[in-house]
Amino acid sequence: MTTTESTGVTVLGLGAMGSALASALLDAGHATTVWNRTPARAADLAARGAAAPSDIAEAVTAHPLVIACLLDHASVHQSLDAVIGTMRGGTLVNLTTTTPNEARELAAWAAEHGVDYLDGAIMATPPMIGTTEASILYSGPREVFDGVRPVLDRWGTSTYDGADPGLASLFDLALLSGMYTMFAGFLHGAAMAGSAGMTATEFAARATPFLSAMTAGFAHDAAVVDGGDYTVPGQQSLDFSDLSHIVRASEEQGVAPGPVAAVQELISGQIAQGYGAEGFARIYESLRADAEVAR
Ligand code: FVH
Repeated sequence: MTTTESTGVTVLGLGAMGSALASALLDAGHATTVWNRTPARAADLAARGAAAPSDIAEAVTAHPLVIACLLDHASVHQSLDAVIGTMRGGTLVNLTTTTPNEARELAAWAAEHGVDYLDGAIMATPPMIGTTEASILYSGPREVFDGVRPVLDRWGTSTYDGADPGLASLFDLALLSGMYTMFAGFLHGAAMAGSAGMTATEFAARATPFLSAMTAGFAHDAAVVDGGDYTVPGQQSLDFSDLSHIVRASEEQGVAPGPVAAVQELISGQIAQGYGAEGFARIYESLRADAEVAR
């Protein structure tokens, strides 16, 4: 389908994010139909001009472009299984967080019913929607992305990641994996400092500039990983990176060593295989797909 600046859109799911998406469409002048399992959540959007049928069958047939922003993969099926047959010829853009395989399953299921499917992953919070700071990743057929892009761009900066419908989800979750483990590391450090009376706020003031500066190392490690040679000069060796003393210090302070112990386990695994003289980035070999087969 080809959309324009005034294409009508249906939004399913009016939680914090779905409401922000629908609100941005109304702001931009799109005829907007909304539906939520709990109808009361549609009241504010209806007051601003959205159509808000309580029957999902009515909502999904109001416009050929349907956006789903529900809780999870199961809730997409629970909402749409009964009505997907009425959406033939239309387009479903699913912004619900799923795993890559769940996104692929939804793409195949939509295709069985003659519905074009685009998967999306929102790298933003609801207040960011409608600004260029809101990054949204998409994957699925290129022509589907191009056709609905005028609508997608209402929400933020749209990035097309490829034809495999699982890719947007994969890259989203990969970025979140990095973020959550970084935050866990920060909170572990805060607990260590906290064992001596430092507040988490004081620790954050010290950690922020230090950790920000350290992220410059991502590019260096990435070049080593992509080059596949963990012996290139200029790297900190795995032997040098041994974190046993941090694990021990944590335990001495009565602080559970969880995050740093997990990193030490990766380091020890590579050292045990005889790679102690090679660079820290080598722990990638313990993590990557088919790691046990590959190395
Ligand atoms: N909010 C955020 O910052 C993040 C940013 C990154 C992407 N996520 C994903 O977006 C999806 C929706 O998130 P949300 O923040 O809108 O979530 P909630 O406010 O919890 O609303 C959930 C909506 O899902 C409906 N729902 C739940 N279960 C079902 C079901 N079985 N059948 C039909 N609808 C269901 C729920 O309806 P109700 O409880 O009001 O009746 C809400 O509309 C999500 O995938 C995030 O990971 C947001």
